[in-house]
Amino acid sequence: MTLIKRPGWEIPESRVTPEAAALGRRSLLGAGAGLAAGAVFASRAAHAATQAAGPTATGPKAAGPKAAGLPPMNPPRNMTYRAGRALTAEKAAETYNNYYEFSQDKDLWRAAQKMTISPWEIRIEGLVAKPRTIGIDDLLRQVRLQERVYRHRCVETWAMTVPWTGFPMADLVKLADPLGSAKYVVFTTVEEPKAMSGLDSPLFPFPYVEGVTMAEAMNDLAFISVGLYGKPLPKQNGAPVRITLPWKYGFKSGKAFVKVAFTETQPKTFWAQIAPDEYGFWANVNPAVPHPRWSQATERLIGTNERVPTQIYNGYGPYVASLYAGMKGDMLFR
Ligand SMILES: Nc1nc2c(c(=O)[nH]1)N[C@H]1C(S)=C(S)[C@@H](COP(=O)(O)O)O[C@H]1N2
Ligand SMILES: [Mo]
Repeated sequence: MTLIKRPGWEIPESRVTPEAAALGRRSLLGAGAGLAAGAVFASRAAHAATQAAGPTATGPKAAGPKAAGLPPMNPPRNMTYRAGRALTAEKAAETYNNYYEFSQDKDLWRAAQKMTISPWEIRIEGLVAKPRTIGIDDLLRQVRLQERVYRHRCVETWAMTVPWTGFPMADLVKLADPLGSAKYVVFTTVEEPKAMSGLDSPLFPFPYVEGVTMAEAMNDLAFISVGLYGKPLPKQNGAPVRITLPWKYGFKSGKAFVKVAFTETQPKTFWAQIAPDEYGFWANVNPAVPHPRWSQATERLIGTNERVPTQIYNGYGPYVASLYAGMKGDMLFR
């Protein structure tokens, strides 16, 4: 894959701001055209719509397919983190996605079904005591799953509130056994050319690479997700395993990762390579720092299209602000 390096302003807006490009389509979705996504979602959507993101919101859930010795995908919900707003309808969260390996359109969920998610191995390398490869099932037997309802905020200004099943990123770090010299954890996501037609685009420096500092990775909010709404992750949402960093813009949360590397230097991340001024390494949600081409002051909730104010750190300041003590304003973002 050749990387064509150009400044962000040279990239046609439609290539990097699907939000802007999708404006017309969104109003259609609001009018109900999104129902074309299929009857398969209807009952699940009705079910999700009756759920709220509070303590009384557990409701009935389906466990994932039974595999020998694997934990169920509907573990108890961790009530430490309150989203403070209603759950997004499941159908909306699973039919309005970003996944550039497949497409720049939001309705890529159908195309994503072509991808292979089993068997799945994760390579652990770099500054670790012992580089190794671990199968996803093996990994899942070594962690304790829990459910967390998190807010999700895309840099394009859409947002959702969904129940993830997974485990703290800190558990993965401990399992990997990094050396004291490790300063960053870098996640590289899968490339499956036969299934992912988006990989052909010369505008994007695939594979999708994202990373965080060790301190961010060890923060309890940083999560590794394997399920959504009490079931295994749908392919379009990052099956079989993805990152979930609710205080950062969504592009930091890489889907379907196959490599975890510990490094001393800050990684060159996917979006920062394309347009560093628009999609920086830190990418902490901040309503006061506009994207160069649009305001970040408010966000649109998918499913209802309600517009609400954006919160600093996406509302998770009490848990993460201390990570950025001494950094100011723009720095939180870039
Ligand atoms: N591999 C990969 N991961 C990715 C992306 C992507 O294009 N490829 N898009 C990111 C962006 S911009 C967002 S907002 C979230 C969207 O997650 P969702 O579709 O599950 O809502 O995934 C992130 N993870
Ligand atoms: Mo995003």
